[in-house]
Amino acid sequence: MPCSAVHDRSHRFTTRNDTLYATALVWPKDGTLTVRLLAATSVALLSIFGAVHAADAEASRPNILFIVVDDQSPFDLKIYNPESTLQTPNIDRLAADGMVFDAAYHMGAWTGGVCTPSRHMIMSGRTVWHIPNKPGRVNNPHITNPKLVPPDLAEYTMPAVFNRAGYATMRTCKRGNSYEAANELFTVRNDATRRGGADETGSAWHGEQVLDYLDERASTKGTNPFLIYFGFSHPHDTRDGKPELLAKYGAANHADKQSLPSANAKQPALPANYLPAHPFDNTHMGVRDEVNVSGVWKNRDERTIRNELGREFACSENIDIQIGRVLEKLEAMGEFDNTYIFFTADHGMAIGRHGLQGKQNFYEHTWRIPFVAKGPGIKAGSRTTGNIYLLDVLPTLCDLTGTQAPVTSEGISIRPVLEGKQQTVRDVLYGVYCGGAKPGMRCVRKGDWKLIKYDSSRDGVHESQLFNLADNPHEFIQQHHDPKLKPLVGASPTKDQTNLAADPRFADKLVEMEALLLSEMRRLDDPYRLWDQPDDGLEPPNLRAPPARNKKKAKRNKRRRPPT
Ligand SMILES: [Ca+2]
Repeated sequence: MPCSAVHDRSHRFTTRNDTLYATALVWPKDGTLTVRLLAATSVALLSIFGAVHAADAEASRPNILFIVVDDQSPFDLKIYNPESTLQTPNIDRLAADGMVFDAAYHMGAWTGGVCTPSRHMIMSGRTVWHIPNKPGRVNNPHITNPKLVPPDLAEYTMPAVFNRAGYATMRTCKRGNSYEAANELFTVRNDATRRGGADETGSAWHGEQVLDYLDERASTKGTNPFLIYFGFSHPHDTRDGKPELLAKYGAANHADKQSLPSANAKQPALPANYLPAHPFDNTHMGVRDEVNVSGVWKNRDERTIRNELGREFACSENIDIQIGRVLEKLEAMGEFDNTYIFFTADHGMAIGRHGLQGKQNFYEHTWRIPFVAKGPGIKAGSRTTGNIYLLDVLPTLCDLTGTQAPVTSEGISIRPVLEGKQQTVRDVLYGVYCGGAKPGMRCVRKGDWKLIKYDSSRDGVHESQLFNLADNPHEFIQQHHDPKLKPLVGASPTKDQTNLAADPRFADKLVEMEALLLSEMRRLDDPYRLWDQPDDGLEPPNLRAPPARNKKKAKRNKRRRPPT
C-alpha cells in the first residue's frame, strides 16, 4: 500500500492545471535564489504552454455522466430479463448505443446499510476492507489501521481527483448512507433524499438539478469537461411512485400494515425464483430491510410482492424518464457524443426472490448490479462479461479521461473491455456481508461456478451453497421444486437446478471453490474466518468505537438510525 504518497501533504494539488501540479511537486523547499528563479521561470513558461495544452485538451477531453440508482436488481430491466414488464426506453437506448455488462458486482458490506460501503468503494476505488465507515462507526475493524484505511482518503476520491484534473464536478444524489467526506468535495452539490410520489419530492427533483446545472453551463459557455454524478434516491423504499406510473403497473402505495394490497393483473409477475420464505437463517434475517419495509414488512405473499414490484417498476420508469430528459439536453447542447455515460446501481435487490426482501444476501439478483456504458470508442449494441466491481469505476474514469488514477485506488480500469480488447478484467469475484451475526456470508465466483457460505457463530448457522450459474441461472434451491409453487411462478426447475454443495459429483469443485474463497479472504484482508477454515492466527475483530473524540457522533448516529 503506497501510504507514503497518501500521507505526504506536499503532494496536495494547488491548481487545476496538471502541468503546474507537476512543477509544484519538484519545487525546492530550501533552494538557492538561482534555483528559485529558474523554478519561477519554469512555472511561468509551463503556465503558458500548459494553458495552451490545456485549451487543446479541454476541447477533446470527454465528459462523464455517471448515473447511479439506489437498490436495483439487474433482473428488473429488460436488458437483463426480457420477460420483465418494466419499460425503460432510455436505459435500453444507452444499451443499444453502448455496452451491457453481464457480470458486474458490488464487493459487499460489513453493515446492514449496504449502500454505505458500496458508495465508499465507488468514490475511492478501494476494496471493501480498505475503506472507512461513517465517523464513529467501526463495522470494518481495519478503519483504525492507517496502512489499510488511509485517514485522508477523501482527498483521493472521485471529486477530488477530477477537480484537480480541471473537470467541472457536479453531484446530485440522496443524503445519508454514503461517503460524506467525498461528496462534499464536488464543486456543485445538490443532494437531498427524494422518495416521494410527486415531481418535487421524487426523482424528477434529481433530474432538475442536472438540467439546471447544464443550463448554467450553457449560459456561461463553460468549456471545462464535466463530471456529473447523477444519483437517485429511488427505487429504494419507500417506493412511493407517481399515480400515473403506479396505475400502469397496477400498484398502490400501500401503507396499512393490517391489510394486504389489492391484486391487479397489471402488476409484474412473481419472479421465477420467488419463495414464500427463505429456508434457513442467513445470519441477518431480522435486518430492517427483511422485516420493516413499509408495504412489505415480513409478508412474502403473492399480493404483497407483486404490488411491491409494481411500486419498484413505477419508481424505476420515473428514473428512466429523468435520464431521458438529461440525455435530450446533452444532445441539444452538442455534448452527447463526447460524453461517457454509465448507468448502474449501488447493489441489487431481492423483493421476493428466494423469500428475501432486502439487499443483504449474495444471490445474483442482489449481489449483481446493472451496468451499462456508452461513449466514444464503445461499440454500439455490444455485450460482455466484464467481471467488474463498482470499485473499478474510479480508475476507469481516470483512464478514459487521461487522468492519473490516485495511488490509493485498488480497482482495475475496464477500458480494455470497453474498447473490445478483453472480455473480463479478473477471473475471481468475492463478496462479503457481515452486517448481522459474524462472520456472516461470503461468496466467491469463478466462471460459471459460485459458492455462498453462511456462518453465524452465535446461532450455529453453517450452510454452503454451490451453484452452476450456466445451468441454474436463477439459483434454484430445493424449495423451488415444491409443486405448489408452479402455478404461482410458472417455473419447473430440472433435477440438477439446485444447490449442489452436497452432491458427491461436484465434491472436487466444492473443494476448489472453498480454496478460492479462502485465498480471496486472505488477499483482501478479510479479518474473519469461517467455521471450516484455518483461523490463520486471527483474533476476533474488535468492533468497539475508538477514542472519546467520536463519542458524540457515535451517540448521535445511534439516536438517529438513518434508513438504509
Ligand atoms: Ca442502496
